[in-house]
Amino acid sequence: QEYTCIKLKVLEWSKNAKELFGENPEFKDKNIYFVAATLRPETMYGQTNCYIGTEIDYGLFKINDTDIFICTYRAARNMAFQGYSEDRGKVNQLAEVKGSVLIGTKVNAPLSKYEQVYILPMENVLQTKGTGVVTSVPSDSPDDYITLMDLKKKAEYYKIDPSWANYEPVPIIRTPNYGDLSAPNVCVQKKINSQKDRVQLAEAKDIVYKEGFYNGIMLVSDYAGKPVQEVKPLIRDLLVSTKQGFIYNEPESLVMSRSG
Ligand code: ZZB
Repeated sequence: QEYTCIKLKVLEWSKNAKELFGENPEFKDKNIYFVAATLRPETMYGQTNCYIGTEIDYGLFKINDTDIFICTYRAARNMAFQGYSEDRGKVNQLAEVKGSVLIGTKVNAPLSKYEQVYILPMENVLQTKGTGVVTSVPSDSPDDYITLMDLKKKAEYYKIDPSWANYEPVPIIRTPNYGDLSAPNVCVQKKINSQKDRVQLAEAKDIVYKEGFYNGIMLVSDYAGKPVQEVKPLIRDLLVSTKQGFIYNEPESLVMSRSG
């Protein structure tokens, strides 16, 4: 599986992360990025936040003299074999931390309409897939949309500041059957109530994915008016050439044996 990894730069640590890392000289003056794996680079204009699992262990990995990546150890190890480490195949883990500590960290999401977005909790993040970090596009991903609605409705329950979820989905892709906000529209149509409605969410994801890919037209960016199918590789290349992202391959056998 070939993913595009998106680098979301840390602008300000959460309170708990600041206590852990704030004074650490190893992190001083470094560019620290949450690294999210996506199959939909063309949707990055609509990012409103980024999701992690509160119970998942994340590492901070030294990639070179300037950059540190946050993702699962498994992903960092794969990256090390794909050229993203100081020594090929060698992982340099500087720290390990539970996802819950990172919630509320403020980041910059490349291409997003919003300059600053937050790291928020999602129950359905899989440790064994991608990087364990999922960037959120509620306009075009039913899981992202319904989770954002959960967080808005029950901020206290999810232990977040309501302002961190105070973002609206951005219309970025027009579709003939589900309009300009296909994920919210399909969620309403299917009466999906929360991120716990896993079966309906999987169906909604399938519908929205196919509709966006085969029938979607971009509403934003230099590519506005062009079909999603045509611009997807161009936006992927743009992210890579500007170093806001990179290509990451997930070894197939591992995906199947761990999550299949
Ligand atoms: C941004 C995005 C925008 C995504 C969208 C989807 C959609 P698939 O097809 O099942 O492989 N993802 C990545 N890693 C994880 C993880 N560890 N746990 C849970 N979800 C994860 O799905 C690939 C997508 O699943 C990725 O692409 C990512 O979300 C999420 F508008 O990134 B996507 C209709 C889907 N739309």
